[in-house]
Amino acid sequence: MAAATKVKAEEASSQGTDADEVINKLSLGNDELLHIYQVMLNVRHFEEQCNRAFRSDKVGGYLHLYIGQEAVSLGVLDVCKPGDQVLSSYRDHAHCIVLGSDPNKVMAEIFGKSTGVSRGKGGSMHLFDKAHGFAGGYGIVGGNVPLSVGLGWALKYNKTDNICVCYIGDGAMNNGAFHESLNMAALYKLPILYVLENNGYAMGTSVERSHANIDLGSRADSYNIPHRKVDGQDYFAVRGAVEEVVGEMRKNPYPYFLDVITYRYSGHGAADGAATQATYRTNEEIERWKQRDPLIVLSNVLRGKGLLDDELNSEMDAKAIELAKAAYDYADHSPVCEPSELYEDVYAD
Ligand SMILES: Cc1ncc(C[n+]2csc(CCOP(=O)(O)OP(=O)(O)O)c2C)c(N)n1
Ligand SMILES: [Mg+2]
Repeated sequence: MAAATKVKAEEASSQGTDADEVINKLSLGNDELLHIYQVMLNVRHFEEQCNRAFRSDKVGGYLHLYIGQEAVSLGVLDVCKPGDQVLSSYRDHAHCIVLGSDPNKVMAEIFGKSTGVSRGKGGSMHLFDKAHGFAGGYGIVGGNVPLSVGLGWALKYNKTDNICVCYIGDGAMNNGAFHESLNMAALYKLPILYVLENNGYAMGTSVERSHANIDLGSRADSYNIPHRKVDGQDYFAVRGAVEEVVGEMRKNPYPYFLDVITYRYSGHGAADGAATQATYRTNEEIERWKQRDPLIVLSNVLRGKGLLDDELNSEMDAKAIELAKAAYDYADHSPVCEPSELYEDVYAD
């Protein structure tokens, strides 16, 4: 039964969407399409650079890589506008960068330097950038979900048409605070888009081993919150779904739940070693998902439209590598916090 459902989830993910329909509906121009691909490449290479930094002892503590899930951050956050508030978990680098944070400052935070987005006091799991609407990454699984209720409440109370986007992992759904929060979000009709990054595992524990009801989106029914399943490897599937629901949420505040089927190629954290050494999933499974790498899925659409060829692809790839290396150098040459800064940023002024 568990295996059968897993195949179903992968099938859902491989159906893809009609990219042209989304492109035409949103009138996405050629430059915009190439820009989306460039940002996705930037995020991928940023993460690979983080991994190298971690392995050469430049980064202390934890590091959770986002490689494989890029379309989930871009497909949702490209729909956000100024004033929207975004919450992530500890796997938060991509969300911060896609929202517009300076990659140099994000990398500096990961290195624990005072030039970082959280002034070196947060690290990889606690990026924060108020100016770009990033209300933080959170190390406690599900710890961001109650905060979404507060932010959603504030946005509605202040009569804005902004929304709160709250990213969660499948593991977070078994946390009690998740259920209390969704109940309140629906009861108070708050404009919160819950984005489940359903990558099939919480550390080494599969969804099948930890959820009594493995149709995770359907759990939103308990709180009368509408939901749908989306192919998280396909930028256009995610973007199309989000565009459809967010317009209504801005006019008539109410929560929505997206069950986004995706996959992480690396281990849970950088310290877990290479994905191929993991004992809880097979190399075949990882390879199968790599066939639907979000970069491949997106670049195939661009190639099909004649926008991308091998030469341009190499140029764009090189640009992303350069950006990631520049971020590394900036972080590496930045100073650590002075002891005198220790008591700053503890309380609000
Ligand atoms: C409340 C709490 N319990 C346990 C942990 C340890 N922990 C860290 S990550 C993780 C798995 C979470 O998985 P998921 O929500 O699916 O997110 P993913 O890593 O797949 O992005 C656990 C159990 C924690 N950080 N917080
Ligand atoms: Mg997970």
